[in-house]
Amino acid sequence: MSTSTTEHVTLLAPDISCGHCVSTVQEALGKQEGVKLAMANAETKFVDVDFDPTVTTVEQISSTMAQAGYPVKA
Ligand SMILES: [Cu+2]
Repeated sequence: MSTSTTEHVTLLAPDISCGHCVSTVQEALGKQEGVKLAMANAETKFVDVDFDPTVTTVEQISSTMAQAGYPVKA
């Protein structure tokens, strides 16, 4: 059995404005290795991500979002 750790991060992406943005962000993050769950919210502009910190990092998640067109606001 392999041990698996999960970390959670909440990122603010102000450019998320509708359901299409939500699905674009979730799809982009869903393809990223190490991301277990991504939930974007068009009303709050927050993206909740569960990820495996041994596989990916918050920096890589932010980079994926920027590439998808939704840069994270620091
Ligand atoms: Cu949109």
